[in-house]
Amino acid sequence: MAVEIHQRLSEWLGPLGFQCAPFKYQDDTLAFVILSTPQMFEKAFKPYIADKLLATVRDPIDECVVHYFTLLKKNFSDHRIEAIHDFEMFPNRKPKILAQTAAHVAAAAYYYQMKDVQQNPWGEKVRKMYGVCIHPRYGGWFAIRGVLIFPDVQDQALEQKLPVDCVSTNEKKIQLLEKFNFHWQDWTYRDIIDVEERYSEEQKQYFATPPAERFKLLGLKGDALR
Ligand code: B12
Repeated sequence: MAVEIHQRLSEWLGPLGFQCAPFKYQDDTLAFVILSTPQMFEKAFKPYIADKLLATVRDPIDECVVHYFTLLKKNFSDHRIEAIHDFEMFPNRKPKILAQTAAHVAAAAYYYQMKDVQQNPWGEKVRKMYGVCIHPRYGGWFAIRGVLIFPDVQDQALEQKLPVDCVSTNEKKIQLLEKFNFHWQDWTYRDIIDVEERYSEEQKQYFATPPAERFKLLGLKGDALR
């Protein structure tokens, strides 16, 4: 069952620049983590935004993913699907999903955390370094957009795979966490390994623009609404 749904989902999401990978949610409940690859901007976001005259939304990318998840659910109406997005929070501001843990468990991208580094080189002065996922093909040039849960599908046979430990040396892992925590704006953590594809110049410019000005960049009048 998981194999068949995985294939159908991939066929639907792939042409839009998304990737999916299965994992078990609770007990044997089938779920998928959904990643956006560098192609999502061209293949899903730009066509989506081209239809919009006014942005009524907080974040156009988030709204775009909501749009495609809604379409996907209609297309898979033979199943009940619960979607949880990366940006959804509980009232206490804790995230509804641990997107990076999901990506790791589904073997879509390795989640590098402080505990992956031998002999904490930062000592007492650094209490918590945020962890970061690295994709074997796209390095840091991707995002985790959410999970899709299939509550009516139980699959005992689904086996957990290990993600590729592509940042293989301790030294590189230290570098990665330092770049992600202290220099994330310069994008270099994304290139910690050789990658197949990066964000286009246009996409980089979009993400480098402060959110309030992105509407203007897209030719939208969203800021007039807020
Ligand atoms: C809140 C948040 C922030 C906050 C706080 C960061 C943080 N990590 O807490 C702030 C605003 C600072 C932030 C900043 C950024 N963020 Co942010 N953020 C999030 C968000 C919404 C939730 C993260 C969170 O609170 N996690 C809760 C903590 C407690 O989880 P945790 O540390 O992983 O701990 C758990 C694991 O350790 C697990 N666990 C325990 N043992 C083990 C063992 C194994 C093997 C595994 C797998 C797990 C595991 O249990 C713990 C919980 O009990 C996520 C999206 C999401 N829904 O997950 C994005 C996310 C982490 N952010 C992301 C990014 C890219 C950024 C920024 C670069 C900005 C940007 N958007 O471009 C910056 C960079 C960080 C920095 N230097 O400041 C990406 C990371 C992508 C990646 N490749 O990993 C995410 C996943 C969003 C996305 N859509 O892709 N972020």
